[in-house]
Amino acid sequence: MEMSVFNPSEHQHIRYNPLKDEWILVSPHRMKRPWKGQVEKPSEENVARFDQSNPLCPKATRPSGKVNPDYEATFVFENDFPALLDHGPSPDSDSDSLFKSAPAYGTCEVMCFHPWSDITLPLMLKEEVRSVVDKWAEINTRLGQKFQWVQIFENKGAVMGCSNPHPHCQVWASSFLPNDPCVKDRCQRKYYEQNGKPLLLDYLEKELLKKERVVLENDCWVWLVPYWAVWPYETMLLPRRHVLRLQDLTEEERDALADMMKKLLTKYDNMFEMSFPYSMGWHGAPTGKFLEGDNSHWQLHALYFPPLLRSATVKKFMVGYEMLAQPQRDLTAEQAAEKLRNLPGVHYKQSGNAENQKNTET
Ligand code: H2U
Repeated sequence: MEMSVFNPSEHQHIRYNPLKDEWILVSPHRMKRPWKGQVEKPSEENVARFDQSNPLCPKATRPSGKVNPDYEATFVFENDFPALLDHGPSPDSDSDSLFKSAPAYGTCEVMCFHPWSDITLPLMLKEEVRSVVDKWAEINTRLGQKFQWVQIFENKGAVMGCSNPHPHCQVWASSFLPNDPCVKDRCQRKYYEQNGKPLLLDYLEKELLKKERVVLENDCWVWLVPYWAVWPYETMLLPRRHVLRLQDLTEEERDALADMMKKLLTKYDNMFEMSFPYSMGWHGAPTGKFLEGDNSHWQLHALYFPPLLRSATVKKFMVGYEMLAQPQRDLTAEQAAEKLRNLPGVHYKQSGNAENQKNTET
């Protein structure tokens, strides 16, 4: 048998995610396999800027009978079909450890980023993205007074289950810490106790020295592909400073975040010259009763999970082995970072002709 030196971009290995205490199988040799699948681009969706039958548009009447205001920037409303209600009877406590349940209360909100349905974050003005950042911080403060966890997330694109093309995100706030934040709280606390520094700040420091997985940097933020990324082009956005929650970001950090978001989402869209689908969300120190405690082990970060792999139509499936054993990826985190770094910084819709720029006219 031929013996060769281990090369992470050629040879199979498993990588550890210290934030979630789990392993990921990396199989880069599979990138060499022939591909006979679809490669064509889907046709661009033709979305009307204002459509009174779209429940997220200004002045539209939602199926619930509520009428949206003629909003000009962001617009937040209570979800008409919430997964969590803030009232209702609780389950009886059962002493049987095999049949455990517990009370779950909460609230769900929807936030429209912009009055236009035919615009997306990378094509919005920097000031408009900044007002989204401010609104996120405001929501985290408001709902965080009552709830232990405020999950802000955006599903973008039908492939990610997004039900409406209008630019928007959701907020689910709960009386309990959901699984992922709970594991991350435990892992970051343990690391802090052992090392005296937040895990993600140590990690960032090391990534900035290695540079292999860093995609973009500005004065306040670093955008990188985590060493332990699962999705092909999964990325993480980290503040350089130790920041617990969105509301702790300074004016300068908020402006720099808006700028960074526009740049990173432009690169994502340029990957396959389409509006790149993803699920993204924020993780920061828990709220509610946790506001009283010491959360120094936490570091705020955003996560982007795009499902696409080889083209605008070929997605990575998290099925068989991933469902039954553990996540697996072919493309390495370093290869993904390099691909993202090399993508143009100007949005494909803004580098072409006037027809292509129709979404960005103000
Ligand atoms: P998604 O695109 O990620 O599905 O988010 C849209 C949310 O908006 C969804 O949770 C809510 C849906 O319940 N919604 C309303 O609350 N009222 C409406 O009239 C339409 C959609």
